[in-house]
Amino acid sequence: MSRSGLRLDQINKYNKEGFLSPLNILSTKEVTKIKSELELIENSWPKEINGLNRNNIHYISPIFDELVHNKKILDVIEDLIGSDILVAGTCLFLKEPENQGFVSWHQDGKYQGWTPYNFLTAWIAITDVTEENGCMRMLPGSHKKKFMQHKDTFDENNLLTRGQTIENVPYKKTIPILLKAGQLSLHHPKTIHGSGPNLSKKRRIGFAIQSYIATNVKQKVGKVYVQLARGRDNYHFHEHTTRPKQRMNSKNLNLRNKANLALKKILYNDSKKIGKY
Ligand SMILES: O=C(O)CCC(=O)C(=O)O
Repeated sequence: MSRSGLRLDQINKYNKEGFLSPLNILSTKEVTKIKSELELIENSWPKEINGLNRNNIHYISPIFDELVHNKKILDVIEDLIGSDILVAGTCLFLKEPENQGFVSWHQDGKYQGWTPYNFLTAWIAITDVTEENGCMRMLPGSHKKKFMQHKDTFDENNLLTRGQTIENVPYKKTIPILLKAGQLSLHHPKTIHGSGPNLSKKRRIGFAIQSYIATNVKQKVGKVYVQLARGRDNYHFHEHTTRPKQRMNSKNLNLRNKANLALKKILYNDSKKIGKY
């Protein structure tokens, strides 16, 4: 199969702005398969993808596992972080219709504990994403500065763990990330971004592979479980896991639960309070 990585101008744009979109990845048929898988899991095991369990569905669903190991996505990621790539987590960002849920301005890398910053978030649209239904917005060039101060708000409508918020972000300078279902958006761990509520009558579904990390990335705060996505892991900084062959089998559920508890420790490290995610 031919390689479907980035052109040089796209790599330059990502390096200059700290994000890149839209990139065509999935066909309509592939999107339908993923959406149906999500709905099947939601209907049959509703507790398994809520709260903390919105994380790491790829451990319990072979269809989501296939998505994180998608060749087209990995070709793109390789052009930005190199050819030795680990999947270190995923998160569903689902916004119900006419819902106040929002994501405050933040930088992903602030609480993830990974260094060096040779990793990124790959966000796949499972539905069309518009300004009306709460698309992400990015502040160009913000990845070149230091981490900003984040204030933990624990706002009940905030979809982030602590409701962590960077104040005084210049909204007019931020760029909306408009996507068709099946398209991909990428952002750097220091890029300031957020998203508003879904004011439309349909769900907005995003699946964030958070993150693809290069094998030389260390975890400074706790422990993270990984899968090899491409290349070789010569460092072995993290515990490698198996890939699921069956949906919701108990061994994989245990693994997902273990990974989510480890993630929770990282994300709430030093926090005075624990939120609902
Ligand atoms: O889905 C959203 O609206 C925000 C997601 C996000 O903040 C992220 O993927 O880093």
